[in-house]
Amino acid sequence: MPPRVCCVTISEILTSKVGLGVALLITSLAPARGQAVVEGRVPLPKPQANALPPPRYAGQIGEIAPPDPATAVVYLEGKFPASWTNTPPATTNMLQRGLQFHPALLPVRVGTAVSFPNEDDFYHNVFSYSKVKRFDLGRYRKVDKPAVQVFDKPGVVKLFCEIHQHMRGVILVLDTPYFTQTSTNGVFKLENVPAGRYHLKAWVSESVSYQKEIELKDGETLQVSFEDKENPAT
Ligand SMILES: [Cu+2]
Repeated sequence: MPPRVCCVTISEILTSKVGLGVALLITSLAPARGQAVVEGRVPLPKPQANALPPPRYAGQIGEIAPPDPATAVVYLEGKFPASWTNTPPATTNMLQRGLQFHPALLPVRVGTAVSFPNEDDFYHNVFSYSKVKRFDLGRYRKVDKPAVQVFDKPGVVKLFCEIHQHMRGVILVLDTPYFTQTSTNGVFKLENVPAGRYHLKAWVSESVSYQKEIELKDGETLQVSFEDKENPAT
């Protein structure tokens, strides 16, 4: 007598009617959302020689790192289903490292708490006079607990250091859960977006930004390219 079979193989399940039912059930339980993708490229400014900081601090207080290369923030504006917008914003960091802000451009969602650790062996004094957020963090060291600010209004927050005048940083506070940052060659991919009509925006700097109206369908991957405003195609 053959041994009793206590289990069936997966192929048996998949070929049986019961298995088919199970498979269909799993499919229907999967969230019917988050299917669309937007991807493309944003023209970025070419790196400039004068982007390097002055050598004024060389040999005095440490190596000056080159500033982060330019990137853009790409985001969607529009009406999102409520269930998509409830995820609480995460806490994130804006470092002072090598006499630079790192990252140089930080996108966050409204309500995000940003910590400002000082990773250098000397003082920084980060401040901003921006309309959406004014603050002065004062001086503290690597070993000190970093200051934290909550960014509760959308807009551009320009960061400076009172001690090192070449230091520049931006926190872009966004009122949308759908945003991403390009690579340094401008490529972006925004995934898990619900179908709908949106304004697709790309923020490069206070003087350069792009916008396109898009419509996303479930399952679609939409390719979007922005024409370079600085060097328009001839
Ligand atoms: Cu500084």
